[in-house]
Amino acid sequence: MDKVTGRPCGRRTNYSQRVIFPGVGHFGHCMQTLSKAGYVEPLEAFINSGKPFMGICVGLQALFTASEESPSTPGLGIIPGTLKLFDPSTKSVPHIGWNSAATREGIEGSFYGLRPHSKYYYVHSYAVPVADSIMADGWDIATGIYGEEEFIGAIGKGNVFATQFHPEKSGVAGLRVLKAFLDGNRISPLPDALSASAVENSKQGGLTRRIIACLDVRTNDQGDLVVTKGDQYDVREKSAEGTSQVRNLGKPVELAKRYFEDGADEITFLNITSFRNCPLADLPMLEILRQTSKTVFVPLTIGGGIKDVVDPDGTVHPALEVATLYFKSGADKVSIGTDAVTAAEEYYSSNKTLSGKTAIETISKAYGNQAVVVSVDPKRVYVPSPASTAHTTIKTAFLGPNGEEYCWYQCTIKGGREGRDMDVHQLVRAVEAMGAGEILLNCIDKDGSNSGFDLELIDAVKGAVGIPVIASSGAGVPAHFVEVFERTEGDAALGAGMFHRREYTVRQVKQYLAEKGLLVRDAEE
Ligand code: 1PR
Repeated sequence: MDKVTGRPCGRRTNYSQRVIFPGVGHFGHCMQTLSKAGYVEPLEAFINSGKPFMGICVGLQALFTASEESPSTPGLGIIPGTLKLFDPSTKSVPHIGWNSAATREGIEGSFYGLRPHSKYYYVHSYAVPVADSIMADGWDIATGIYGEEEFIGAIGKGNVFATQFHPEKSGVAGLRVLKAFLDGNRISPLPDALSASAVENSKQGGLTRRIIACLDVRTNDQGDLVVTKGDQYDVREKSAEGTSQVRNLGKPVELAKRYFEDGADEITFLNITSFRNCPLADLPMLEILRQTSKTVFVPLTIGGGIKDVVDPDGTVHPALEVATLYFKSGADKVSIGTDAVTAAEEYYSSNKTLSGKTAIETISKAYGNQAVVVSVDPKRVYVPSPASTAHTTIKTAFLGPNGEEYCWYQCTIKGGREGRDMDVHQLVRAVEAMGAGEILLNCIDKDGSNSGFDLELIDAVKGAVGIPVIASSGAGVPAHFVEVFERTEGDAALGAGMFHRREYTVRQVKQYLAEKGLLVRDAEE
């Protein structure tokens, strides 16, 4: 595409000095869209012109011959090889988080700014396995390791360079890669001195433990948009006089910047009162995303009100349109709460038929399932025995008020205000079938308690789905994060109150994880 006009290059190819070709979503959808819009030939012409070309994520994938994701749709075929689905029987798929791009033999120095100890943000289900044939064809590669699979994280030859990870979302390490490409710096010297932890990191490949900072946002009683935090979802602070005010813990954009600088691997914003109808013209989080994107270079998730919305004049805007606005304003993922429960109810009442019309389905079809998180707000319901409910129960080590040994997790909507006749197992299985790419697993009982995550709940949900699960609610000290990673299969862990109240920083949590031998990403400066 011509960077100046935004039109296919065609005969204007010569005017573009460099092309960056980013992509998200489905391989087949991407190739078909390129083909229909007449971009394939100009892209090929540009690459053949010898000018610098960089592909990102699906922009890398499109350079290959084919992908298992869409076997009947050919890629551009610039690089020989086929993308394969990560093996979901051994790990969560999609592969989401920070991993290496370590250069393979034959490259002396830093390849397009890549450093052996740095971590980069990946989000994809299909990858190119490392193959000698690719290197034999003259391609230099840098790789990551996910579980037992080694895959191509970055690749280059001549004027072509491409990354499977998102450099624009990979903090300082990613910005360095973009700069190297823009400066035409194919190989540069590595810094002489690397810190001890950087050297340690460079020896360990693989996905790092992902720490997410979450900002619950709403308007306070003075009309300002503030970060708040509840205790079991109650965000009002009671005063001695009997009045109650929305707890104000800071400004969303400022706090997000602080957490980014502190090493948070992702930032999540939840607009916690948007279960009320929110006309399209009045989406307060759009500006927050735009401002945050200027200073924060890690993935941003936005939740709250991702559903069909109705304007005061009766115009209905489908959830996909709402999500698109958020993506265009800087969000990488949207998180769906209430609407996911309603959709799951419809899914079961129609005998597990997919309508194709739900927010989850339409957004994941357009943007890929990695862009759709489902936020679950469950609550424990204690029962004396599994036989006393039709819902899936767990045997719990934490007995109920009457000594009950079993409980099930009831799904709620509207920020926990309304319980539904659906358990968490039913919900997560339904949303996975609809195309959700990740579960944000809150827990109303634990929220704001500082008493640690509900490990039983995390185990139960991990056992029910193959997509990544983010543990949320209850973090109070760094050891709680270690517990999640050592005692459950949780893929990421989220904290809110302890960071907002400055009891611990994200950096301290990561340092503690590293001391316990867990691989984390260093925040590079
Ligand atoms: O239903 O699609 O509009 O989305 C609304 C979103 O807002 C949902 O993701 C829902 O979880 C969230 N939400 C609604 N009400 C509240 C509330 O607190 N009153 N917050 C709320 C959910 C839970 C976590 C929190 C963790 C960690 N907050 O995000 O950050 O529990 O807290 P902690 O570490 O301090 O314990 P829709």
